[in-house]
Amino acid sequence: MNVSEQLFERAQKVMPGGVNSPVRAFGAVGGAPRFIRSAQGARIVDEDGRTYIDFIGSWGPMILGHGDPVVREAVEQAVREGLSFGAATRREVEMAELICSAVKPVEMARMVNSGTEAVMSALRLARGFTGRDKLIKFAGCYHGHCDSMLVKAGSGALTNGAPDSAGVTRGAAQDTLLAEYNDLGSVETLLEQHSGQVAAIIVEPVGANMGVVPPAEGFLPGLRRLCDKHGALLIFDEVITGFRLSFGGAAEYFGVEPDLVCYGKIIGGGMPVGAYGGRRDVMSCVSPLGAVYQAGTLSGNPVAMAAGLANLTQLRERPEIYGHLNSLGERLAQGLRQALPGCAVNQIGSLVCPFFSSGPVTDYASARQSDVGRYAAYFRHMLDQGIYLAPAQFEAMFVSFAHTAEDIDQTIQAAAAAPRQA
Ligand code: HOZ
Repeated sequence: MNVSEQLFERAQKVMPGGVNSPVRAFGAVGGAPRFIRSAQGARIVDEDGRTYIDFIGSWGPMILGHGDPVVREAVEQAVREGLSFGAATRREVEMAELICSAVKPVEMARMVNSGTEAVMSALRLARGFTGRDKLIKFAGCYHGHCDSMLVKAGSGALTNGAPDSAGVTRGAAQDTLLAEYNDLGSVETLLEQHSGQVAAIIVEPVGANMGVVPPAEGFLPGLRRLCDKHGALLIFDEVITGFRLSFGGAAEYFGVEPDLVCYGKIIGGGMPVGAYGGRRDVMSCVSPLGAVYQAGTLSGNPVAMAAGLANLTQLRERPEIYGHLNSLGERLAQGLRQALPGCAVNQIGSLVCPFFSSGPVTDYASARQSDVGRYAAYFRHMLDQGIYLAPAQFEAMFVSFAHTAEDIDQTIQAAAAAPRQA
């Protein structure tokens, strides 16, 4: 047994599935997960000393690559000054200013500790602001693991065959209405059926937890129009797309203004961070200004703020970063289209996903057509070749600024040698 296998055996005795987040267990692809010891640039190293080109990047936060020296220095400095105060700090102000400067509709922001927490808080705020109960979400979109969002959820919930989680009460789920991604008609029908009751529509502006599914032309502006017409708030879950598609995230990239935006991942630079922000009149309902309660001991943690600030500042000040990310994303997608004939390779910016299905993938139903057995075989082959991909079909490949054209070409070559059958 190698070290990863030994650790997995120990882990399964003391942790559910041997992991702290389901997809990591490799259940969908087989074999023992690789236990990661260290990472630098675009490479991660496992406990057996094997090196891989990493296309997870901690599921997004490591957009600059692992071990970025500016982020590391900022964290080291913050650690020397104190780990946590439970009091207001300068870095929180700077972080909120940066987030508010990124995209127009965000005038105020509140820091939390994860994307899940950001979504949970934004939904409560939307309900508090509108005085309405119902929410519209899209099949295959994943918004973290708060109860009301575990309805036809993507990511690990979909991978593990439990898009509707056990333990979610009928009460918690009954106010969640389900629409089809990229289908405005399905949204309009729900808004009309539940007229005056919908507090918010929440959407991943790019579906990135059912593989990668970009929005169809007109879909996001259509959601904006429908929200305006029916008095509902539009919430963009930019936990993945925020500061990735562009500095202003998907809102800027697609030129659509949501009322509230949820962030995570990149804004923490690898530390556990989330945030929600939006229109001043809406955010003014958050405690202590308003009646919507939300709090957190470690919210705005100084070390996490230092890491996030260092990440975001570089993204803002080095415009070459987005050019590099987007051109490598395209190079990878084009290469994979040739290397994996018969696959549908979706890409937007630095998010890429090959689906093992012949037809286009535009929504939850078409994403689910992918042959997950073939994905698993492809994953295992790539891992053997030293390429670390998401251990599940319904996730994205994340390209980072640390990847080079050579890394991408090596990945494409490895894919070209993948077995054609599961
Ligand atoms: N929810 C993440 C994928 N969309 C997985 C997080 C993790 O396992 O680290």
